[in-house]
Amino acid sequence: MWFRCCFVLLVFALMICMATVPVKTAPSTEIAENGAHHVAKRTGDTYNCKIEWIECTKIRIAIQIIIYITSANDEPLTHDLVTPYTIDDESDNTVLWSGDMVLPAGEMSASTPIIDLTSTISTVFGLDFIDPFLHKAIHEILGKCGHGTGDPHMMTFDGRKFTFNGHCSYVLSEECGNIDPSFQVTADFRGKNPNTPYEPPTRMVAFNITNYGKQLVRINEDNSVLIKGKALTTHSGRIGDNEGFVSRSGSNVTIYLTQPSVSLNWNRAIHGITIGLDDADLFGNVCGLLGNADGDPHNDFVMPDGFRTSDVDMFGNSWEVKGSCP
Ligand SMILES: [Ca+2]
Repeated sequence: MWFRCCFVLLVFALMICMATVPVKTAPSTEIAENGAHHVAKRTGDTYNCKIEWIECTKIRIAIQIIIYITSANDEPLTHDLVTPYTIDDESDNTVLWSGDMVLPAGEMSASTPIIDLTSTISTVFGLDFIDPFLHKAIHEILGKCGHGTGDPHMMTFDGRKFTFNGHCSYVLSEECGNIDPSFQVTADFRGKNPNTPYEPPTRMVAFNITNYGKQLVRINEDNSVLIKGKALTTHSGRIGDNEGFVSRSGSNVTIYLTQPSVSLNWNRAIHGITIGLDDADLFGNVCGLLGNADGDPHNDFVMPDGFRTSDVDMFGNSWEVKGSCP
């Protein structure tokens, strides 16, 4: 009798204990699965999410998250696709921003509003979201970004600022140490005064994006875009099967390369370009006017021969594309 009482009490205690243990819920997953329920059954659909660096300084970033569908049959979605996301500070796990990415029915791509965040020098931005097709939680470290605007004021990936008034074509960034690098972005610099295109002050006007020596995308001076030599006639287009994506909106051209993961945002209105390295393998392994992305701004002026200089013009001219000067 005594044993039976103890057993009943033990079971009762266990029931109370289980009832008070907080149940872990995953609301974000449920939202994503609900939103993706129908389209997830289509075959051949994949989903991509990219980060566009609008502005990047040591204490402030403005980014936009772009989502787009790469499906085998090019059919748009039949209903809205919603997936939640958060941006956090990896250094102390605080949530800095959260929202829903919405891809409307009938569209193949969409973007969030521009997200403007402040930070400290130690902040490490991270992005979490649910892949609505595979229902997998995805975590990305937001990469490093470098940019150039105006005539041209440059900032390397590590935050070093300088002004360089070249009038030829120059390597902004490329994978180091490879004759045919996995990616290379070059910019044509021309004079602000069209009558004197080779005199300062100059600014960037056109770009070539290549991988392994082959041209993927060309942005011309009139903002027309060529993808592998063919004119882009719509607001967006894919590069190859899965080599990247180009979208245009007003004076902006945005390009994403998948391998390696590099993003580029060109705003012709301000002659500003921002390049994002979204692949951590590139950190410390890139060269060009935007530096080496190893976290140290002091060692960014490395020339193609591996020597460092403190002379801005010597550094800039060393990255001239051979044969591009008049
Ligand atoms: Ca550096």
